[in-house]
Amino acid sequence: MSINSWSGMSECFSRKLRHVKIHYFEEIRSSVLELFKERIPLSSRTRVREKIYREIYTRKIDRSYDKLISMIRECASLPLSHELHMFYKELLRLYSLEDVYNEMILRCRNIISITRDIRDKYKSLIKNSSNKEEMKRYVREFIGRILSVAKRKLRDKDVDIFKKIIRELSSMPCFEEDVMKIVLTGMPQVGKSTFISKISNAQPEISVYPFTTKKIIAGHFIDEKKGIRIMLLDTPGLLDRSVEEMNEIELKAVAALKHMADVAIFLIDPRREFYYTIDQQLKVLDTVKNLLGEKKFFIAINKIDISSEEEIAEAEKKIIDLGYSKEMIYKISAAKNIGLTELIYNIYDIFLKTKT
Ligand SMILES: Nc1nc2c(ncn2[C@@H]2O[C@H](COP(=O)(O)OP(=O)(O)O)[C@@H](O)[C@H]2O)c(=O)[nH]1
Ligand SMILES: [Mg+2]
Repeated sequence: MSINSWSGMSECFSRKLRHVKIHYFEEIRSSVLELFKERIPLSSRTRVREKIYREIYTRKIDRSYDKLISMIRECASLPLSHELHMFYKELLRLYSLEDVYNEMILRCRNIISITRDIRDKYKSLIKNSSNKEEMKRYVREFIGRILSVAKRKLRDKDVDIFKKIIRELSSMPCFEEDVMKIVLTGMPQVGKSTFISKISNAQPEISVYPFTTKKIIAGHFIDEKKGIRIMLLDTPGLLDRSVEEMNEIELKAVAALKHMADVAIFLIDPRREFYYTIDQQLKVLDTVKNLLGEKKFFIAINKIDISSEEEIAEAEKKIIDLGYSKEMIYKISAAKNIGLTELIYNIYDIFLKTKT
């Protein structure tokens, strides 16, 4: 995998990451030493002992070096944070892991260049040596030196964090460049996952327990006749607190709103018996609005199948009182699939109009 193969942003960064293997130093050490012990089959037919030894030890150096590099090449070929799409970069920033991420990649690259120099130096020492014992000593010294470089640069606790970062980023959906992306947001339990499961191919977990959705889950709404393909993103629920106070799970939703969304739908549960009040939900709406900046968003009063007329009217009034227009508000039931496709088509039309 070369560095260049990452740069095409149309290719899915997170999917590619799933195949990236990061190794601990101990794994590298034992692989290199194991290979080092192996017998080297001779290719030349010379009978000059000195030449034979020189070939054996030179090849041992090359093989050990290649082995070590093969185990850090993937890490070294990862793009640095400034080459990433804003969505992934924002996640690293929100988790305060941008420096750790870059640092590890630079260290892997550094190991490659330092050990390459060491390899060249020891190959030339062997080339100029005519003594078997001396050559043998050089090879051992070489192995010791390249492993000590790797050991210094790949500390277990850094590798641990780096593995976690890679795992986290690889669990994110692909950023699809030319597809309209609608992010579903709102407090926990308002019906975001139900919504997406009804009208897309995504199957997020739905439950009566809050915080069921811990990841961003993508699904597609496809209308082949009209040639419409929309990406819907289910996100973890947000609580009414500032971004600074949010946990890692909520921050995924923040990154999606800031850098994935073309448009967002904010879901509200209008029932008085609901765990969160309308006022709390509208506070979260305010945070969401700030995160979206100039982007369009819509408000969907959900669960109309189990809410009373008064509850719906009361929620609507409170929303309008805050200055939101009536046109932004939709009344839906995710569970009963009422008003969902209409909402999506309306958003699509409005979005197209603003684009042209
Ligand atoms: N009756 C009814 N229940 C709903 C509706 N939408 C969601 N629910 C229920 O509300 C609960 C939370 O839904 P979920 O989709 O997991 O909410 P999320 O946390 O926002 O993703 C689940 O028990 C759903 O079955 C709806 O329109 N009507
Ligand atoms: Mg959910």
